[in-house]
Amino acid sequence: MTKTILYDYWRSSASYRVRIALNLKAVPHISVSTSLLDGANKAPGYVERNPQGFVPMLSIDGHDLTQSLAIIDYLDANFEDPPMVSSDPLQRSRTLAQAMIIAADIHPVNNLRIMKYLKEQLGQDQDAVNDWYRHWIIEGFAALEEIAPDEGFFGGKEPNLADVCLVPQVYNARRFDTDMGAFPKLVRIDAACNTLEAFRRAHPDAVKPS
Ligand SMILES: N[C@@H](CCC(=O)N[C@@H](CS)C(=O)NCC(=O)O)C(=O)O
Repeated sequence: MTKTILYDYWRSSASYRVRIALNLKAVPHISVSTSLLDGANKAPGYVERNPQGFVPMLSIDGHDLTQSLAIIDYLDANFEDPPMVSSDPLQRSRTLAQAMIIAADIHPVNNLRIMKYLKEQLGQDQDAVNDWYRHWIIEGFAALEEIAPDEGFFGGKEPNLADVCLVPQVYNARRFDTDMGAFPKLVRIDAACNTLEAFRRAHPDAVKPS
């Protein structure tokens, strides 16, 4: 059997999602740090396997899988416990919508390459870029707060895909000094997730190369 290898970067929130899912499902794997700062994600050997040049990439069962949500979907199909989405179609749709507020609407406009483009091509200074970053988080989190549960996780008694997406995005929000005061439910869910070992072991500080 081939080794399962996660190509990730400690500060990458898309990688952080996959680290959490691998931990929750207790999938044996090793991690290979792929530094975005050093451009390891753009090295020919990497881009040949993942033409987008993004992390994460999961090498599993002889396949190179990309896109964090697609990777988690594969894990969910092959390591069912705990499920990341409900088998009930309505619940599944709700969870995917919550996850996609983050993964499809907040995160893509705040990616490293977008920030670089704002600075290098559009001549924006760091303050303007930071404002941009916070703006899209606040807009997305405002909607997510409206539909967040009053107790428990997004997944109810156990975390699900929406929780897996939330925690890395809250980490990013705090990293960029976003005021979380308007999002008490998201703050509570994030704190509840971070009491769990699977989330703690996936935290950027826990995987940062020394
Ligand atoms: N939609 C992708 C996004 C992956 C992604 O944006 N990864 C970032 C790190 S969080 C990256 O590799 N960025 C490299 C760059 O922007 O050049 C996913 O969910 O996996």
